[in-house]
Amino acid sequence: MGEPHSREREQPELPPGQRLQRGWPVTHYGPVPRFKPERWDFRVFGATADGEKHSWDHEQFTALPYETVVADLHCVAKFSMLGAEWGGVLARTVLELAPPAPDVTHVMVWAEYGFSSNLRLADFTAEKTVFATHRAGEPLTAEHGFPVRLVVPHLYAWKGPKWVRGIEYMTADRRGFWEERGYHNIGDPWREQRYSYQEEPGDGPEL
Ligand SMILES: Nc1nc2c(c(=O)[nH]1)N[C@H]1C(S)=C(S)[C@@H](COP(=O)(O)O)O[C@H]1N2
Ligand SMILES: [Mo]
Repeated sequence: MGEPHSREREQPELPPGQRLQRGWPVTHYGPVPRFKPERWDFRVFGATADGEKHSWDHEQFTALPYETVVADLHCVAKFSMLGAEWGGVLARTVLELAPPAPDVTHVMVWAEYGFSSNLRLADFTAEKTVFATHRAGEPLTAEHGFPVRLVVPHLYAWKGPKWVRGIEYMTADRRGFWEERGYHNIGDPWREQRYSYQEEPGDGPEL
């Protein structure tokens, strides 16, 4: 008897054009925000099912169901970090607790200083999409997004804002911060969707 035929194992670990990065560099645009617990909240707004805004303060957010996910991070600058264990609140959990209206198709994830990234609803609800508070069992450091960052393992890492403050349910697609500035609207690393000039009709709103 041979090994079970696994499609997983035949896939290369690294998406095309990526190289393995040892360690965990810090990559972002702009300054690292200071966390002020008494002023922090996580908001859900836009096209919610009940038409209301929802929000959790820090204590409430950290009391939401905690799960861990093993996932890779692929930076569009061509380095990848493999197999990190992220802990936090699954995006699916947020969606169940504060559901979107039936006609919602996209989610804008908002972070400190107005940083944002747009996701298709299916990318947001993917199994491993997680609002991480921990990595390898330790709380995130400020540089890596404390108190909460999004990780969307199957997309380039800019789709995962650090210092997340909320999500907006949208009934049509709109570009986020990097998606307006030359990066691909979808950002699938396995298809090397790096830049907006590679977009095909239907991949994103007009620039
Ligand atoms: N708020 C915010 N989040 C961000 C970014 C950013 O500029 N601002 N950069 C993204 C990019 S391009 C990458 S590669 C990852 C890097 O995460 P790390 O610094 O924890 O390695 O964060 C992402 N999240
Ligand atoms: Mo990146």
